[in-house]
Amino acid sequence: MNAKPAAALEPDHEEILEWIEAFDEVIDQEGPGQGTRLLEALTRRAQQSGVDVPVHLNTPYVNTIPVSEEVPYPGDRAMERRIKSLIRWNAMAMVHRQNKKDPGIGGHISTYSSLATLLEVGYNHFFYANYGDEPGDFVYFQGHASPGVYARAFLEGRLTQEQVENYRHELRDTPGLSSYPHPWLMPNFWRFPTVSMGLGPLNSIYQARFMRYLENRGLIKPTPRKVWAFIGDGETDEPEVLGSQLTLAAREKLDNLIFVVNCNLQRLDGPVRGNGKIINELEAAFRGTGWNVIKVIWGSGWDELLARDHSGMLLKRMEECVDGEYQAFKAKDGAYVRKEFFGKYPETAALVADWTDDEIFHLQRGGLDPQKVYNAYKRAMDHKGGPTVILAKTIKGYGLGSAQARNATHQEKKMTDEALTAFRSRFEIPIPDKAAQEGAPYRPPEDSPEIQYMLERRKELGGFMPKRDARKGVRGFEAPSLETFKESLEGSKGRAVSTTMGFVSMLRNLMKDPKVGKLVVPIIPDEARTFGMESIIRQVGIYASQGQLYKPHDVDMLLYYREAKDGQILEEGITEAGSMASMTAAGTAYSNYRIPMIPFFTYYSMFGFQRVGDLIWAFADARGKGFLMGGTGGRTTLAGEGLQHQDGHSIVVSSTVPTCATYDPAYVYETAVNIQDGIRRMYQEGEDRFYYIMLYNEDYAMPEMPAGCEEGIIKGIYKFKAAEGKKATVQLFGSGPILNEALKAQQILSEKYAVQADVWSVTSYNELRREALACDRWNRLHPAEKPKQPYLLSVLDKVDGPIIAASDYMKVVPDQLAPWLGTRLVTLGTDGFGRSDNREHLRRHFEINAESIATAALSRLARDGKFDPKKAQKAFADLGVSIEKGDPARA
Ligand SMILES: Cc1ncc(C[n+]2csc(CCOP(=O)(O)OP(=O)(O)O)c2C)c(N)n1
Ligand SMILES: [Mg+2]
Repeated sequence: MNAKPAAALEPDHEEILEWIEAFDEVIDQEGPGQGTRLLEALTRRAQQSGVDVPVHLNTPYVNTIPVSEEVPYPGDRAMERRIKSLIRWNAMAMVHRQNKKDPGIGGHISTYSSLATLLEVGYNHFFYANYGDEPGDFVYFQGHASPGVYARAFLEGRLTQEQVENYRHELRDTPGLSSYPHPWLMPNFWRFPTVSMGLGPLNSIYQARFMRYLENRGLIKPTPRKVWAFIGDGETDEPEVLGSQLTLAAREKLDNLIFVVNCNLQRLDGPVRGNGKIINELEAAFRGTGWNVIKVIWGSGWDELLARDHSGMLLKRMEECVDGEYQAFKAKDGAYVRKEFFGKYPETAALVADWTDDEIFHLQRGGLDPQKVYNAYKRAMDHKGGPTVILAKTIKGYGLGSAQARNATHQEKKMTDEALTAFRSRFEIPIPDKAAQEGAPYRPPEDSPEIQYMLERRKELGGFMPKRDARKGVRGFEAPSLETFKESLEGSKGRAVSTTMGFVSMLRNLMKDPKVGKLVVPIIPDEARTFGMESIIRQVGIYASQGQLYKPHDVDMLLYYREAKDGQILEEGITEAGSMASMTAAGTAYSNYRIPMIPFFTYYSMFGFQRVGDLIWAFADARGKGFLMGGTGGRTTLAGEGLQHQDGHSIVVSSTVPTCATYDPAYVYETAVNIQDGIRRMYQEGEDRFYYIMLYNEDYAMPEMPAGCEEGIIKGIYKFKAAEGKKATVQLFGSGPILNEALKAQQILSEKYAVQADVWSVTSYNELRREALACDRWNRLHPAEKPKQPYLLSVLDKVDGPIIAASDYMKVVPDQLAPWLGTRLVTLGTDGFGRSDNREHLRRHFEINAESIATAALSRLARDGKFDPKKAQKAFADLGVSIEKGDPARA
């Protein structure tokens, strides 16, 4: 017990003293359990009597695990220390050497130096690479610590010296190591991209939850697998870390989740909480949300001091110091610590009176003491019923001589010759001065005890880590045929429906498919009703790990709110970020669990790419697969909701993600073709891509799929309705519901102005542009060969006249084709802020209604000398297209 004599704590209050002594007696005689019961009873009593009971979320600023409860370290401490030194050297040297050779190439040495013990204890004793046939533990590494992860893999013989020497030189003959954890760049190595701070912790929580989902649905065997997330203390400032998902982890009782916060007290610029204590702040936040919190603050050297702290003044001093002071204690020296820390009170000064300054300075922090770290991990492993966070106090830049714990240490990339040789000597790396000064990599011989110990430990734990399964496609996976979506291809037989409704029935059918049905993961952030998905809730149920504990009030209705332990839907509540994290867990399950889960994350398109764009970027890096379904799409199709809801730009942003295929279908059969082809390409062929497909809520009759348009739908364009009779002199491009406006414009032009137009459905400007760019590149690189023709131009071969392209998105979307269509292209779109009004008014305002399309065509024909300019001008008045109103782009 760390408790101090009561007299030290409450010297002036006799009554309180008596109570404390009585309490101490209870604990002595009946144990801590009885202490808890007593306190609980007293608290209840106090509350019933109207006494204000203070809430204390902090425990004393000492280790959570008392020395008396520690178990001995199971490994060879000396050997592990030696290995850790080798890794420290190689990690530091990797960054130093590269920056000497290539100034400005970057990298970090101070993050890993603080994290080494926390990772090494895991590597040697906890991180399992597999559980039989099942994959092992998942580790989310602090991105800036990757040199340490590489250094270990180098010592293990998994990375060659050449690879290490090409750290951050990825474009060399022997590709080197990527800066940070990027599965896109090192697909056999990294699983989880973490370096955009905050995303790793968020994704790890939903990973742990998704693991339970797979278990509860019987898709994977339950294992003791853990998700470990290593997090910077500065990183916890990101809202993704301490946001609502902390409560989710506790609510879902995720005892397969362990957070390790590397509390080195510093971030990039300086202290994380110089004037406070980050560990206390995090302890309160995590305890408040129901996590099991384990503080690892002090190394073993302090145990004896605390035991001798009969006055309680050492604990008092520990509690009153702020992090800025703790940082200084490690940036300075033992004499400073003696004076400023111990010297404050005679009682504390006396504790170390016969110690040397060196001994004082070497009092270690808990997160750097394997004994303390091991015990914390073990307790986290044994904890049942909820997630654990380990708050480990460490030292940023540990061992980097004069850079240790300095404010500037994060940016330290190079070391002086003296610092290098000193580091070499301190960590006993057997290389001469010159090699040390060059930052030479050092690996002891294969048969050395160090390498053998490392290999033996990893063998014991099932193999190396990190490791990612990069096999393409999933063996035996067969995509459902287009037949599966027959209903969607046949049209709505005159009934007015929306593409959203069409998609929902497609999803319903897909989930009934005997082969892939169970793999579908519908993900919804509290919008199921918006999208008419009630029938799906009834059909497959909402995932609820504890089952449905209440009788829903609507149980008598056909489409009641059904929750079930094996429910298939992930109804995330109002969190697009959390939903995207679920999407990430599901969309990478094909590799992480070798189960080709097919997520459909359906959401308000306005709150997607612009809100959680960074998560989507990381999803792409992780080679995520699946479907983002952009519901309530279109700045004029989502009526009434106004400026913050009406999306006219998400497909501009989606075009920036290299593996994202964006589609803007007008009709349900187009959506069906995209989904079928997408499942085939992603899961059967193993292509690294995912889909963003717009969904709209406007009801209209869905035509039957015209014969032979599949290729065009997939590539991005096909002729939907040719001009009747004469050859067209103008081409109208439409996408989404605006295709209907183009069709109306075709009619207006023909009937009122005798101008014939062809109408094209453009399902993807993005895909057309990408294909055309690839052709251009090939042509540029092969000037002596017959040029290739972009698909776009091949379909437009032999069609005449200007092209009026209109969509419910910004003009820049069709403008993507300008390099190939040149001045033929006239774009109409929804640049500007939305408004609350109905579709008719919105489309008139943004100048994308049928009349605006028709007048744009006439205007352009007039400029080309193909139509009487006066008649074209008059058409604006005749068709009610204002030429006086302001530009919607600036309105
Ligand atoms: C979203 C995001 N913002 C900013 C950065 C830049 N950045 C890289 S490391 C760092 C400081 C990290 O501090 P901390 O989380 O405490 O980790 P430590 O290196 O101290 O272990 C910052 C701001 C980033 N990587 N991601
Ligand atoms: Mg930090």
